[in-house]
Amino acid sequence: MSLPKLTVNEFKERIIDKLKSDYVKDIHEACENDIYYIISSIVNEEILPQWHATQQKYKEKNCKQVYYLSMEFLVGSLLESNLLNCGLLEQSNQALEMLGFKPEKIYAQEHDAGLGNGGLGRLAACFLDSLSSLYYAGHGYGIRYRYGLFEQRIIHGNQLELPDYWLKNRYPWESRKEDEAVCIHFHGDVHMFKKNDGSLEFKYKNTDKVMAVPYDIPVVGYQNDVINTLRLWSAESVYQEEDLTGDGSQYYHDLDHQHSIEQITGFLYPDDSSHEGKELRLKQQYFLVSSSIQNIIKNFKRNQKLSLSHLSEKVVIQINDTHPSLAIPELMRILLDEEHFSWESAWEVTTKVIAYTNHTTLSEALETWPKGMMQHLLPRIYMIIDEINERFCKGIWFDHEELREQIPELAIIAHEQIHMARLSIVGSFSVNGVARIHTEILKKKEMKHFYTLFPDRFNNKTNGITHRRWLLQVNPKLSNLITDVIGPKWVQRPKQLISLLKYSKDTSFLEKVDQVKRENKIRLANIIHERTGILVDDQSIFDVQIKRLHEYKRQLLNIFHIIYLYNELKEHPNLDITPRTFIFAAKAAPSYHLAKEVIKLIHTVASIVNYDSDIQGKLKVIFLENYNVSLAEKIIPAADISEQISTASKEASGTGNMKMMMNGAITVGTLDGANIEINDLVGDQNMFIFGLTADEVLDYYHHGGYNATDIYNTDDRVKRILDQLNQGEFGSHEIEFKDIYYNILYHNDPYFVLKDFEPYLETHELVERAYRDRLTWLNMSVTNIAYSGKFSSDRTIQEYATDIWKIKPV
Ligand code: GL9
Repeated sequence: MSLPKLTVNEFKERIIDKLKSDYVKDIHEACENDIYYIISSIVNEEILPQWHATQQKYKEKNCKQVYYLSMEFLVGSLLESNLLNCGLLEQSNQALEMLGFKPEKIYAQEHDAGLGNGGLGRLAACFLDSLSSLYYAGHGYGIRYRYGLFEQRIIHGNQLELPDYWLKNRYPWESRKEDEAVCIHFHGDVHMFKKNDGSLEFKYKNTDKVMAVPYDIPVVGYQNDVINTLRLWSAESVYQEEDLTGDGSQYYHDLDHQHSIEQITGFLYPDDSSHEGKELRLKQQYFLVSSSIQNIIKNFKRNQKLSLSHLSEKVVIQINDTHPSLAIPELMRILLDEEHFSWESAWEVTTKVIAYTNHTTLSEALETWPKGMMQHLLPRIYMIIDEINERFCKGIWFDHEELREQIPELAIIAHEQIHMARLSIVGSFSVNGVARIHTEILKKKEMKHFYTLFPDRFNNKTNGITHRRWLLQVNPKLSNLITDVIGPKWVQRPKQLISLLKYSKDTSFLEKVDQVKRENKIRLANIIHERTGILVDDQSIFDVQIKRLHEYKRQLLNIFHIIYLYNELKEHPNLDITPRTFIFAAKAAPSYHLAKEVIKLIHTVASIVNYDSDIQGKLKVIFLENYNVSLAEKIIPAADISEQISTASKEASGTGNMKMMMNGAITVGTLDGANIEINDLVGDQNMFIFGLTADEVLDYYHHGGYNATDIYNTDDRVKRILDQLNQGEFGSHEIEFKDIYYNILYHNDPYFVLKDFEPYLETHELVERAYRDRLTWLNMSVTNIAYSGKFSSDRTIQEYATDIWKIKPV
């Protein structure tokens, strides 16, 4: 621990000095944005020597490196977490206060790096934090999209997408590394030669060349001097002198060309858990993979005396879903064509280096690419995939007669499509799901034949979240309270939060926990008021559902419950219920019509419920626009109830469930994803489980679904709500919400909203009763916090390190 610790006064003096030297201003002239950049540069000055030292250390020790390849890193903002991890947060906060600034205002100057869609991208960011904090040599490779996930505006209840130009102002955490740039080839012709020894040699001609330039971001470990690297690639055109000769028209052609190249890293595709076969997306994937693999091999050669056949002793590559699965044929290509390995030895190396994580079984999310598209864009890569497929299918035919019939379901190339999950399983040494139930579904259902072929490859790694950001940083009051009673060791060893159980019945502690929650709720109520103009009662139950908008996540079930409560209150205005504030935040994929209808419905219901004096303010419905990491950081500490109500079997894990649990919210949830593992720990008495199980859901699907109309016809509450939708009671014109109505009644409610409606209402009645018994509720809350240590990403990363990567802390 040699990070030089600045005192508060030194920190303050550094701010003042830097303002003078870099901005020629004194403190009274400085704006919040100036101060943001000043503090970032102070942090950078602390980081840079350690960053270099970390790299030197890895070289010296010649240790195995993990590379986490991901199309998404949902980093959020970094100033506050870097300060925290450097051990400078307290000093910064106090120095800022002394200088008359509000620290949170300064940290809020940073534009979120929204380089991800949701859970999968945020998981990657949490993993990097844990890798550094646990002294592992692990780095991220991703794409430096010029536009991150769109900014959401709501206009009259409709989602509008605006471009997120997050690089508009200088981003203080990145450094461009031009000398590490590599060249990527698309298109072109592949020429095959027979060499004297009879082996084949491949050469490419007329390819389109693109420069991949890396931008490095430091990943700061928690007060341990470890700084790993997140390397993000940016596409630039290759400047060629000869291109500039000829007439002037060439110049415009070149500009056009340059523009189309820069488009490769132009924006992040906004699809959550869905797949669109767009060529530009395939280009992005190959661009990430080729630049990263080239870089990994260059580093290996630079630092090792070993031949590349020993690659797996020093390198392991984890691919985050199938998005980077071209890493398999790309590594094969380099070994075959550039390093002149035989097919067999190249395959041996590749399948010892690559490990694959699956994040969903939703069929619409499983990536396939048209064979023709791959052939045209990446001809040599296509040839290699084709060969992998040939050999794999032959292997089944000859060695697994019992699976011959299944070959069409197993083949990597089938019906003119390339199946990337199949390629990933075949080309890697480890396949993992992200929660126990998800891995079981992979093994027993989705990938059962592959499981028969490769039983040892499959393993589970239940997701986690970094407790440093999601508790220590976002909820300092709760963190201090925890440390007051159990000491500070939980920060290094989050499982020690379990010691809180001793205090779960200690009234004076519970009252303090209650007080902290109240303060967090007041803070959120203020934010809600600032942003929406709506006053919410901070004594009400804060019932929170924040996540991407998707049918399977069932925001619709939540809003149906709200409509039901509203109808009840209209009929019985004096109904004795604890006031509730329902809080939503969610982005819908721009082309996802039904998801956008749900956003509109939430707003429409809000516009009725929030202003109806008959219900005496007992219900409030809040939709906070532009959900992102920074907004999550403000909502989560204030949640009383965490809605995790996906159709069982659909949510692979979820991670919002863990974040809210860690901040003392009680889960209302289905037995899906990691909810099940939360339930195993805290027990039924400390969470509210309802609804169909995954087996029941899968069984219904197997038999063609259930009959939604029966429920409509027999349950008056349901009938009333659906009729309200259909008859335009919640709309400015009749057509509105008919699609939701039809989807439920005529497409037979594919996500079981009506089927789970009654159990959901009953569960919420239990919630209501439980909330009234303050001490019991607080006891539940503390019990949840106590058990949440298991869901630190430190635990997850330790499991990856020991079971898959076979690496030790450096
Ligand atoms: C997801 C799953 O849907 C989540 O249940 C899971 O927690 C995360 C992380 O493993 O991965 N898979 C997936 O495609 N998304 C997930 O959130 N969606 C995106 O983030 C794009």
